[in-house]
Amino acid sequence: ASWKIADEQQFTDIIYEKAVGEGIAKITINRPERRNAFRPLTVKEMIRAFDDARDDTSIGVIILTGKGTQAFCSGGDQALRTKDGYADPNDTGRLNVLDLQVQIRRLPKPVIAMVAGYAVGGGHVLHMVCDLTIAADNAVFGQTGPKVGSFDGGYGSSIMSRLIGPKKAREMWFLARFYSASEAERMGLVNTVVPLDRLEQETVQWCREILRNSPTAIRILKSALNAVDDGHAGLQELAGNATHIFYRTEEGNEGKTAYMERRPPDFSRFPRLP
Ligand code: 2NE
Repeated sequence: ASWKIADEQQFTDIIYEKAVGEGIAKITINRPERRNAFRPLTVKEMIRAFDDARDDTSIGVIILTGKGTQAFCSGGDQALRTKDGYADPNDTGRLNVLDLQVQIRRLPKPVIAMVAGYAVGGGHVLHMVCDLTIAADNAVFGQTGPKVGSFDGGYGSSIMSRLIGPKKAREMWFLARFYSASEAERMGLVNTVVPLDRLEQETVQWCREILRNSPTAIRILKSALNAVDDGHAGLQELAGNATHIFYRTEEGNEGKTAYMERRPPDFSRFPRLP
């Protein structure tokens, strides 16, 4: 793919690119000297880039990755950890990565984590909330929370349990061990493992295969696959897709037109399908 920087917003902590003529956006956490740990600003920038990719109707798939080959993301920047979360200088601490997790989960386009090196702590949770994970053979996965006095009892626990099963999820959280890419593949944590030098090529290939398929089918399937686990919010997302489609039908339009024309709606011509 031929990438073009989409940096009208002048990001500092991420690189935001789009593949020319391909329908793929790529968001790269750009703090390699910290193993791509995120600070609140990093997360704010990711949220803005994901928003842009969502709104851009030419984009069908989004890749999330980390700069360099040593880390996808090492979680929250511990140097900026405060009593109330993580704080940029002169700012109130927060856990805004939780907002980002929800955003990825509800975004109606597939998000693919492209993982080289460490995906640990909050960085591990980020790859788990993505729809697919393509790992390089040097990838390392794990939770560190219990070692550094933290935990993610939200998606970080519930999705993990769904992905690898309740026993393995307890092992991963309670022992806080690291797992190799091939172990992660066996556990069902990742979709495939490829040699490091083929990581992007393989990820782009997966994107292209998705992009050949119906965008509406993909959109609804994503919300359907999340619906049960996401409860009311999951149902809202799935049902929102139904409304979205209904608005494009004659039947849906008759209601609006009648209202605008100050007349009673006439739904009699629409069949009551079995
Ligand atoms: C990632 C890992 C295993 C890499 O080890 P290694 O040996 O390859 O690198 P090294 O030397 O540890 O790290 C390189 C530099 O990056 C910094 C290090 O301090 C070091 O800095 P210098 O000594 O060169 O100055 N660095 C790496 N990760 C960092 C981090 N997360 N925050 C700040 N600086 C970091 C190894 O570095 C590691 O274990 N990192 C810590 C992983 C971790 O515990 N993350 C936080 C989990 S909690 C969390 O993310 C969270 C949550 O639980 C709930 C809500 C939100 C977030």
